Amino acid sequence: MVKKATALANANIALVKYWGKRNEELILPYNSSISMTCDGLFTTTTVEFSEKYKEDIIIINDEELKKDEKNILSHLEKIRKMAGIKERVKVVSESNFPVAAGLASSASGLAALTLAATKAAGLDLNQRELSILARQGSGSACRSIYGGFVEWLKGEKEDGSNSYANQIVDKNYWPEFRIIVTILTEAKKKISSRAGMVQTVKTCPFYQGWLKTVEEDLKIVKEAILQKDFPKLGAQAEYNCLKMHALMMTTKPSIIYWRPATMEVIQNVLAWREEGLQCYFTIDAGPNIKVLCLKKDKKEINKRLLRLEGVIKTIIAKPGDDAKIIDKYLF
Ligand code: 2P0
Repeated sequence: MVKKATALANANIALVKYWGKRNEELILPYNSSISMTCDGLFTTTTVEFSEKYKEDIIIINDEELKKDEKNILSHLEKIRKMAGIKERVKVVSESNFPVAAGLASSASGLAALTLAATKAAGLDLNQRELSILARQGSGSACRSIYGGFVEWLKGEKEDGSNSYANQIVDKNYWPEFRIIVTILTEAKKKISSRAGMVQTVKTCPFYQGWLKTVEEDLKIVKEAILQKDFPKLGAQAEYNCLKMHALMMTTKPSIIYWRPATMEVIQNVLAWREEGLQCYFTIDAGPNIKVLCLKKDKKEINKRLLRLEGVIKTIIAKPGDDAKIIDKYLF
């Protein structure tokens, strides 16, 4: 039997952020988070286990695996053990969006890898099991198993068995929702999320304040999604993002991802909102910025964003689908 499969998983953007792990080995977060899975921003991954491979070959966006992607190899090893197979593996993975877009390419990447590799290995996991496994590759990947709006429940158990994602609503519930990914630089960031969050938990004096208040953010954002209340969602997501960046900035040594162009977009989004245009921003672990809006305003907001100094390009995303197996091989 051929042990080969291809999966496609969309990227996701957090509206309530994940920042800080209570268990680094199993990737268990201190707080729950909420995201939107983004249609059209995806990673496609083909995995084959076979005796014809003498060693593991991993090719990501046309480049052979580098040392810093060791977690991919250990993730595959975990899946081999679960399936009780010994064959070496070949993986080819491609993302259709710039890695520097600050779109957590690790989210769509590890979600696609988990789905393709388990399928190729002959395991037939359900979405919850996939989410738990993807989480152990990269935290945010557990959210990309599902489409629409998704919550990653932090869970309390030591073994991580209740730390997984759940779909809040599917992609058809609020089809007018848009996120305009605004790219300001293609440069690779200096501090990874993984290293940054460890440092924040260790040194930031405000981390307990984050944990105390994030429950309220989760409650409000979830309600806003269910009510399709855009200003309520936007305001709380923006506030949550600013709290996360306040943590980053007050970490030792400080983590400041913003560039002048980031502030340029922030100030303009605030000014446009004063004028009555409905838009809010969110920023992840990098300088690029995402503008939340509704379909009716996307053209106007996109036009204004593209006029700003420092904006290279934009990608407009609507709610996307679950990760899925597709009928196409990349090799
Ligand atoms: C998020 N980020 O919720 C937050 C906001 C970045 C800022 O999830 O160490 O790549 O693999 O679990 O998932 C990025 O963190 O980190 C992230 P690991 P991951 O989207």
